[in-house]
Amino acid sequence: MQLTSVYHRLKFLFVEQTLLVIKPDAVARGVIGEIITTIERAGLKIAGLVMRRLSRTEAEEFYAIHRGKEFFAGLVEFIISGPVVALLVEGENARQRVRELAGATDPARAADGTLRQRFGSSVRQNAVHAANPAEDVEREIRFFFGNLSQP
Ligand code: RTP
Ligand code: MG
Repeated sequence: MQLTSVYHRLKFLFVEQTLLVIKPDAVARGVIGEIITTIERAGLKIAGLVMRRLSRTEAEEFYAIHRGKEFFAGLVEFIISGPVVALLVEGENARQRVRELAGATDPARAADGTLRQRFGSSVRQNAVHAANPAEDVEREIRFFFGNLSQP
């Protein structure tokens, strides 16, 4: 196996990776490109990309941490209402930086220039999901990209 190939298989050990999901509202709005551009302009790299529509079972698994909350059912309905685009993002301090780029959960309270302020329309339809470093980021990455970092 070539050294570069070994590097690509192991780099997730050295380079911080995180997950950003472009939610169905933003996909429908036609801002996939603008969101990707924003991430790249911030100096972060897109290391993987997948577009798909989640089943209800998958959505409930992805959002398992919110099971039992009053917004859970509505969140699941929304996330399966159309295709999502999952981005594997990498770079220094990627987890915190992508959360900052996403902005506060409620677009009305999100700072100027953040993705949710620019493209979100309500607390539920808030354009993007950014993996939370306080939760299980690796699990979320595996959910969309399997065990190995891509490509
Ligand atoms: P995310 O996980 O999507 O990056 O968002 P977050 O950490 O800022 O927010 P979180 O508390 O984890 O909530 C997950 C998603 O659930 C929807 N939500 N709806 N009161 C509500 O109706 C409500 N609260 C949360 C949002 O779509 C939020 O992003
Ligand atoms: Mg969250």
